Amino acid sequence: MVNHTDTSVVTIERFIVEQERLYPAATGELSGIMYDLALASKMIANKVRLAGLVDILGAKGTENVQGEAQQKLDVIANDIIVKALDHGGRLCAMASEEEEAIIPIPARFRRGKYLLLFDPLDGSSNIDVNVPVGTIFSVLQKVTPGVDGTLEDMLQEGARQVAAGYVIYGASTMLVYTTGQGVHGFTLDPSIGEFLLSHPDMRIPEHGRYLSVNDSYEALWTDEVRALIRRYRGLDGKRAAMNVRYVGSLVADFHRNLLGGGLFAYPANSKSPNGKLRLLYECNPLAFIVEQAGGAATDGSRRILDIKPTELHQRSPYYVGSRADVAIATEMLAGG
Ligand code: AHM
Ligand code: MG
Repeated sequence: MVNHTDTSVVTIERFIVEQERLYPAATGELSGIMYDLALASKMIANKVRLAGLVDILGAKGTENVQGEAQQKLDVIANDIIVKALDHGGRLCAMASEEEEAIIPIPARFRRGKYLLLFDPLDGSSNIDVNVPVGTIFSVLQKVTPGVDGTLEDMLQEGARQVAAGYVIYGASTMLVYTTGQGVHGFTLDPSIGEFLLSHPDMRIPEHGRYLSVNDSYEALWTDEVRALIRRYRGLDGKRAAMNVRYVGSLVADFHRNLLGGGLFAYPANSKSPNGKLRLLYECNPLAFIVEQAGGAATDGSRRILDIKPTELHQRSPYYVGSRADVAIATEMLAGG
């Protein structure tokens, strides 16, 4: 990692350039994707900030003053990302949690060797109550011949991601990402419109303080999952109780636990046998980040990053966070 102790202000652009210099073989394409994503997130942050004014500026489903139909914010965020990234010549396809099929790169643009998978606005049901929401992204490299990205390219194990990150639109907007060289966080300074390095080389504590799980599903869990969550809550007397914190917005829950340590769980339940979260857009990118920060992620029996996806919108049970806490899940759910 580049040593930045000699200076106090490092923009994301400068950081990306300096990281790239560490790899003489780098073509700059991945850096270009990161710049474009930083730009897209600033645009989304702007829209999210105005969300509470939707009733004043025009409700969704109605027309605004220019006569344009109002769109839901997650659709707007989706379009912002697609438009910011489709013409750079670095991607050969995209996939979004918001869209059923692969998003091709229009024929008039050059195709590159990377694929971008993203959840444009995770937790968007929280927007109406002013709770933080986020964008999550994952970058893979093309493995099939031909210029366009295919389903086979998308269905690679998470361990093959070349970059992953998230943006949290909270009290401040933060972009956190990894390219496999540690995890670095940047906070948006809205007065100058720049992401500034605020959290270099983030590490998740070995043990955590926080437990994030929606236990209203308790009646639908297996006995093993119920016993596991009781363990985390200190109810079986075998460990100290963790503090329960559940925002219900994955990026916000994950971000808090990354900084303070802890575990986020979205177990399978009898109504959702694979849980709720999507492997490619949510579980994999955050698993790459957490591992780079010293943590772990499992579906209960397998390391998330080792799962070979079979479908674009595949779901997976998810336990992610501090290494020692995730190890308890692996131990108690093994064979379950
Ligand atoms: P979404 O992608 O439709 O926004 O759903 C994902 C969200 C996550 O942010 C959050 O962790 C989870 O759904 C909460 O689900 P639940 O309300 O079942 O606890
Ligand atoms: Mg989501």
